[in-house]
Amino acid sequence: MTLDPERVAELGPERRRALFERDAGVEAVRGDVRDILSRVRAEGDAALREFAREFDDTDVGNLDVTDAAERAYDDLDDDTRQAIDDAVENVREFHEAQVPDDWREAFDGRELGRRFRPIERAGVYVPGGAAAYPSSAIMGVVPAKVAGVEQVAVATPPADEMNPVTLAAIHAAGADTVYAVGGAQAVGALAYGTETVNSVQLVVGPGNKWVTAAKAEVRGEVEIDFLAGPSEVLVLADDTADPALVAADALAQAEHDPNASVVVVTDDEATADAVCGEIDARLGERERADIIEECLQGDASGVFVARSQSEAVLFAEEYAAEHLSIQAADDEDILDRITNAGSVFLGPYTPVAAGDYATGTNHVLPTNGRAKVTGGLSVDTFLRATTVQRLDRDSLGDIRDTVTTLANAEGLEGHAASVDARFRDE
Ligand code: HSO
Ligand code: ZN
Repeated sequence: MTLDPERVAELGPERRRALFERDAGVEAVRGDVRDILSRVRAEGDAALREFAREFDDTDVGNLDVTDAAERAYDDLDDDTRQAIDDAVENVREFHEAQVPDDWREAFDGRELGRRFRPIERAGVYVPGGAAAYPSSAIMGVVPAKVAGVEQVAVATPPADEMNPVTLAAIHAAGADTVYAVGGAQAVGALAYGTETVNSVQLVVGPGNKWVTAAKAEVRGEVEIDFLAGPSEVLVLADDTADPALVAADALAQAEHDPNASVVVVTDDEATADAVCGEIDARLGERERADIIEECLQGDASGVFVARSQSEAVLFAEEYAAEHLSIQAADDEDILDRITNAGSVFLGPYTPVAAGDYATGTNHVLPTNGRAKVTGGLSVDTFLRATTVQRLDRDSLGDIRDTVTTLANAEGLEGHAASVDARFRDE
């Protein structure tokens, strides 16, 4: 494979659309997913078992595999168990730091505040099959437990031999219940409940396009985090970046999925050439070279030369990356000018892969440009903020006219009367 840099200024409308309007391809499967969901709603466990035979090629015994997850953890080799424990610990610490305190403050005598309480039941989807990520179990379950969610259920695809590392990670992260259910039917089971699966109030976690389409369908009936598509990275590099490290990050990201998006943008032509050269030279060393090559040659990937750092920053803003890696001398300055990114990785010693597993930040992040409107999974995802207020006679008196005037303007004289009643002795 040979990769050639392209000039940002010369990108045609089609290329720009492929880069900046990435989509998860869910629309095409919405109809099929609706059929699956209505079967789950009508037939419950029986539908889950039949879909397991059809899609996962397995006869599920017990749909509840909570005990199997605990056994998988106990039986795991020491090194892997230790790595899972360490990752859980780092993710827990960072998420504990996010737990907001309830507060009350006086605003001109009006005592106002917010209190934060967890939802009761959350469902976390953990992919299995081709892209089985034990780390994603940690990222979904830990924030929910840290937020104080009492019942955290995980759904993960069934198999004759379920991935023991995924099961172990689900257990280590603190899931209360684990179900062997995958795909769109898992989202349906969590949303509607079946004989075995308890319904939840919120479904989170990444998945393939069927899972994502199912989340789009059940949204409204339950809450969801966001609709996640294939993983993506944008590396913003200047002439001080080490091309070998930029290339290593690009190759790492591309091994996720042929449909992943890998973008490098730099204001230095020599850096762009060197990164392309490194990618070409190192590709053959990677086990998943086929996937990487398909990804890097895809419409949503490429190495781009900007005329200035400002143009590179604008490009990054428009792309709104799930992962933004800044490998440049004035990385903090660049960060100041960035608003659209799921998670930012600063400097040469902060590879995206470190955040995928072990820095402690969450790797369930908005893709497809959704970073323009939302952040990734966090403790907040599982909390509700309730506002509180207390007034006394004086502070109610201060806003009395404001309330009664607006209430009368809305034709709601009773609202005004309820305020005036507090002053009936005047
Ligand atoms: N980069 C993926 C997370 C992941 N990487 C899991 C490796 N395993 C989405 O943030
Ligand atoms: Zn990754």
